[in-house]
Amino acid sequence: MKQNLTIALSKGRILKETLPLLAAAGIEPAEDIFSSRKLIFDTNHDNIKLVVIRATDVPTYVEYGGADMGVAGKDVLLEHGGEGLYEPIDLEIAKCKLMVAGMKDAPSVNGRMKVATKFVNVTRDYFARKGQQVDIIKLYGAMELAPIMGLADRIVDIVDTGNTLRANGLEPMEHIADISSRLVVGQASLKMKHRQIQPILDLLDTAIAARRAEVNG
Ligand code: PRT
Ligand code: MG
Repeated sequence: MKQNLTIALSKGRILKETLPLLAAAGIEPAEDIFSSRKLIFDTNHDNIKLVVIRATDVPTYVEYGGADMGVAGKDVLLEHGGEGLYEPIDLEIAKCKLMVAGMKDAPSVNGRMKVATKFVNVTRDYFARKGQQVDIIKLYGAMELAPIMGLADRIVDIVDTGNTLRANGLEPMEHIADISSRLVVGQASLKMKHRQIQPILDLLDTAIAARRAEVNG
């Protein structure tokens, strides 16, 4: 018997790169996700549904079994902590870096440094491991503004080309982690629905290996 399977996808920039990989694994939404306001989508499989949600909510849904598996950035997974999740596949999409940044040529800070970020847990862990005391200021967006306005000495944010930092007079200073999107599976779901999930993981592995071979010529 086929059990129902729900896959949680991050809306936003990851989604466009996720759909071709899902298609390669034989899973396609029954309608165009981008032109719909729905949150739940049927697929070409009777038993498989997609939910499209905020990136930061994906690990939460999968952890608590609201979805069986999902796709999320490693940044989001690091911040979440990964409880209850397996992370079997690096999808090698939406690559970027988590970095410490500050105003260009900013002097080093004496005493407690103020760091603005939406990645509060990652930031706390990173500076704790370096033995550096910092005050963390939680923001929900436009981190680059914080040093300009004197709110913080540094930010911790995602950097891809570095254009956003440069355009605001900032520069990358320390590398925290390389980021890409990962497939996550709920630990309970993997146990209960292993026969359903394993073939999807195998097809995704194959698709990613094929794409890598293509890129490397
Ligand atoms: O928008 P929302 O608040 O709902 O969530 P979100 O901003 O986290 O979602 P989204 O769709 O913007 O990003 C989802 C995921 O994409 C992130 O969790 C990362 O794993 C991945 N990703 C890859 C990126 C980038 N590249 C990226 N460049 N996420 C964000 N950016 C932003 C970054 O925050 C900064 O503002 O782009 C800017 C930096 O880019 P450069 O090229 O100027 O350096
Ligand atoms: Mg965004």
